[in-house]
Amino acid sequence: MRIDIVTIFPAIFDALDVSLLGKARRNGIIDLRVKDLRDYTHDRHRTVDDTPYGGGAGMVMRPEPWGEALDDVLGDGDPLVVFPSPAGEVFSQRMARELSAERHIVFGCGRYEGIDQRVLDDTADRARVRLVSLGDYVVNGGEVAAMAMIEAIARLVPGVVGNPLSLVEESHEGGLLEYPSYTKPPVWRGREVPAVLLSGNHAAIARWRRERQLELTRRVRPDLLAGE
Ligand code: JQB
Repeated sequence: MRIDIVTIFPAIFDALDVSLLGKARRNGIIDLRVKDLRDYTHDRHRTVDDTPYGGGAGMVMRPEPWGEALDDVLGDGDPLVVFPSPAGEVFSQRMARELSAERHIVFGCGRYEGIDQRVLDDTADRARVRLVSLGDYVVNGGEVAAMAMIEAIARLVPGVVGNPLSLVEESHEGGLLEYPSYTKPPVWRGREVPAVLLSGNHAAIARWRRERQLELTRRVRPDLLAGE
């Protein structure tokens, strides 16, 4: 999978060099390229923003550098362009699954009060465009949202996570929260590991874990049980 990111803060994405995703990049499974939007400006101050037409607080990202950056990264292979936005459809495990089947995703990370609307309209004339929100709260730009989405998507690409079974067992894929996990020692600060996990009775362990999942989900996230 190829992933391009357009941003005025490329250093934020240095964190994607580490861990499983870093390994997947070195192995060539994920081809991730970070582009500095300011490299597509032509003035001495590398300006990317300006005051909003119609007035109001804050600044808006000018369309010209965005046009040139997207011209550079879109290519001719039917990419999906994702603009992280508080006004987008809410990201989910289902969407991560869907996007993990894409060949090429471009993330356009806005800042300030957002990007001139004509950039989104122009891009939609040339590519598939989705506005996606990380959740119902406000952050200062698209970068942190793109990072979370990239990690959720890339780990579902075959070969990125070593043991594919660990993807099946975890939260949200099964529609339930995860059961609690324990490791050695068997007693720590007077707290014992539940005896059933040391019993060797695999049917009883599976039953106990399923009960913990259901009980936890009913208590913390009853909306997940209401059925999607
Ligand atoms: C600028 C962003 C998010 C991208 C996601 C999420 O645009 C704005 N509007 C109101 C307040 C603040 C901003 C700042 N901003 C580009 C941009 C915010 C994404 C964003 C997001 N995805 N919250 N905020 N879940």
